[in-house]
Amino acid sequence: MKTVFSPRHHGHSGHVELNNGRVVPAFEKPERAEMIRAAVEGRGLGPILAPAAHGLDPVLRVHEADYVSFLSEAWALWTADGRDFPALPSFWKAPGMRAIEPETIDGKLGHFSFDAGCCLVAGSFDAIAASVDVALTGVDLVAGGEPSAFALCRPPGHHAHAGTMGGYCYVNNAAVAAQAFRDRGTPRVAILDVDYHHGNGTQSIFYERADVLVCNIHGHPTQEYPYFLGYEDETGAGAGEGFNANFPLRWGTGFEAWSAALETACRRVEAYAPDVVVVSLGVDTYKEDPISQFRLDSPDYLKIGARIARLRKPTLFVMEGGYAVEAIGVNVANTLEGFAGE
Ligand code: OKS
Ligand code: ZN
Repeated sequence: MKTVFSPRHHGHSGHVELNNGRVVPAFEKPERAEMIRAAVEGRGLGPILAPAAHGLDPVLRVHEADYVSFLSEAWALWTADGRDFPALPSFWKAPGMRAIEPETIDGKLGHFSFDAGCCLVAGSFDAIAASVDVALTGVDLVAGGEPSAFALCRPPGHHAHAGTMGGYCYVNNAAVAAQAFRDRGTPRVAILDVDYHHGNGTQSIFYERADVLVCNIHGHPTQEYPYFLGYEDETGAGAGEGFNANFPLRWGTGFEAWSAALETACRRVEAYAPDVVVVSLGVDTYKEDPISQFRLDSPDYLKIGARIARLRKPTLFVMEGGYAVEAIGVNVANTLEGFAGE
C-alpha cells in the first residue's frame, strides 16, 4: 500500500490547547506523524509519496468560502494586532445569539470554532493545506486503480464542520476526500470512522445525503468529547435518512465489545454496497492513550485492518487521532498490515 505524507505538517507546531482547565502544549503534535511515518517505513509497508497540489477548489466543495478565507488569513490578522504567540479561541455564541462574522480576529476565532482545541500558529494554514493535499493525493491513487492507499494527514479533520473548526481539526480531510471521489464519478462512498471520538464534522457534512454513508464507532457522548453529537438515534435527515449510523460505547470498552460494534458497522457498510470506503483512522482507542478511555491493545489493530479488508472495496485510510506517541506508529502500521495481509 502506498502512503502519502508531507513534512509540511511541521509548520503546525509549538501550539497549545485548553485541557483540564489549563493551557497546555497540544497533544496533537508533530511527533505523532513522524512516528507513523517511521513505522510505515520500518515495517516496509510500501513507498511513501509526496502529495500533489490540488488547490482549494476541492476544499470549497465541502467547506464554506468565508471559513476557508478565515483559516488562510487568521494568523496575519492575529499578528497584525501585535501578538506573536499562538491564536486560541475562548468564546463562542450560545443558541439565540447572532451568527454574523465579526470584523475583528478575536470575534472571528469564536465565530468559526466550537472549542479551544484549534490553535493557529504561523505555519498552521500551510500544514492544513498540505494535509488535505495528502488526502486528495490518496484519492488520486485509489481512483486511479490502487486497491488501497494511506493518507498520513496531519492535522486531522473529522471534527471540522463545513464552517467550523474544533478538536484539532480545521479542514475535514476525509469529507473532502469523499466528495472528491463523488466528483470523479464514484456513485456511492462509505466513510467508516474508527477514531475514539465521534466524527461530528463528517456526520454533519453528509447528514442529509444518501450518496455518502457515514458510520462512527466512538466514546459515548454522555461521557465523551465532542459531547453534543454522536447518539445512536442520529440516523440522517431528509434524503440522508438512514445513511448515518452511530455506535457509541461507554468508557472502559475493550476489544470484544469494540469489535462487535465494528462488525455491525461493517455489515451496514456492506448493505450499502459502496464503490469506495474512506476510513477515518484514529488509534486513540488504544489502552494507553492519554486523553481516551477505551482499552484496545496493539495486536487488536491487526484484526481491525483485516476486518476492513474483508469489505473487499477500494479503501482510502485517512489519519485522524491517536496521542500515545510511543505506540502510535505500531498501532497504525498494524492496522495497515492487517489490511494488506487479508
Ligand atoms: C480541547 C480539545 C479536545 C479534543 C479532543 C479530541 C481530539 C481527537 N482540549 N479527535 O479525534 O482525537
Ligand atoms: Zn480522536
